[in-house]
Amino acid sequence: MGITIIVAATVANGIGHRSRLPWRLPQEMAYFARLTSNAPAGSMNAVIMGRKTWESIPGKFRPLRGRINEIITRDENFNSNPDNKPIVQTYLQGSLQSAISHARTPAATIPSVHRCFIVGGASIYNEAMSSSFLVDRILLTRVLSPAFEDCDIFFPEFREQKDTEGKAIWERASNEELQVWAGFDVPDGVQEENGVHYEFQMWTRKP
Ligand code: FOL
Repeated sequence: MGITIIVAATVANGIGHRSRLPWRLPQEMAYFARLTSNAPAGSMNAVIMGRKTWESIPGKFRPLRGRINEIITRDENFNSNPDNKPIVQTYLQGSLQSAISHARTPAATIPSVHRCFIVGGASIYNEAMSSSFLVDRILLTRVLSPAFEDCDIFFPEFREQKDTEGKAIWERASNEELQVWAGFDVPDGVQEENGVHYEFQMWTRKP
């Protein structure tokens, strides 16, 4: 099973400001929810995230429902459930590698895992993008304008990554390929919401 990154980033790769998303884009968020949730009957997807990303998700949406939530923290006593909600399918992991292994390991206690998404934040994205061949797909929502220049958290510049022959490693797929992979209609071209322009993109690692 390959690993997919899902991220929304500006042209300058900005993804956050003061530990929050820099924009409010309900349709884009709905796309995130649908894409990460969509799995065949009897299976579920896993979402892997760092502790700060977990804390940035509004309490009422946490854990991300219908998905196995893997939270990465070095704090063994981290309380992911301060409100004592009945909490399901949430696991604490000490590293990205153990989060991935756990999500991939069939177990009686978790339904079979269909797809594995890394949902951030910057330090988890960076670690994942710098281990070669770990990530084979990037679902990028490119925020084209405005520039959101006050971003203080960034996604790594993956388009510059080259193989040993100097050829680009990452290739942009077509909207049709994105729709086939997503399993639902994904609008093509520039979208506009709250005055923000963005585009749904899919990038795959060359074999
Ligand atoms: N990828 C994309 N494309 N857009 C994002 O906004 C995004 N955000 C994160 C990671 N990858 C992303 C991390 N931040 C929620 C909140 C913040 C967040 C991720 C998810 C969240 O509350 N999600 C709910 C949807 C709630 C709603 O419908 O408003 C969920 O069920 O997924």
